[in-house]
Amino acid sequence: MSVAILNGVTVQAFVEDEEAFKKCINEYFKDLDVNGDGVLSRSELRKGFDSLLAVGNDAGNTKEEMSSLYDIVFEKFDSDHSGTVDLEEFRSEMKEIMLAVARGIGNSPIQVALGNDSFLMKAVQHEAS
Ligand SMILES: [Ca+2]
Ligand SMILES: [Ca+2]
Repeated sequence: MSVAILNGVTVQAFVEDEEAFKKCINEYFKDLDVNGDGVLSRSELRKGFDSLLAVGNDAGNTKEEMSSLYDIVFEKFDSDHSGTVDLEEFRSEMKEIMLAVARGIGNSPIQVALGNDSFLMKAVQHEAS
């Protein structure tokens, strides 16, 4: 974990840099697709999700709560309801999520602890490069 300072513009600029964003998404997708079949199953998405958004599991949520949360997340990603998430679905949903995060952060810089591979950390590195 590293502490970084970012604001909504940092995140938004990263998402809107099509090439950088695409590259990053492709890498994540490959990491998450453990069996390499080119799509994400429910459990693959779930396994990757904590590290992806650097969401800790220490908020006191029960297993059941987390489970239904992941179901909701999966349904949201799987926009054609095929039961798997392909790269295109993954990318467009991640874009939505990151833009929502950017709006949530707004223009005031916040200090956050980020996993070194987390998506927001990529945004910070993107801004610094
Ligand atoms: Ca897979
Ligand atoms: Ca699908």
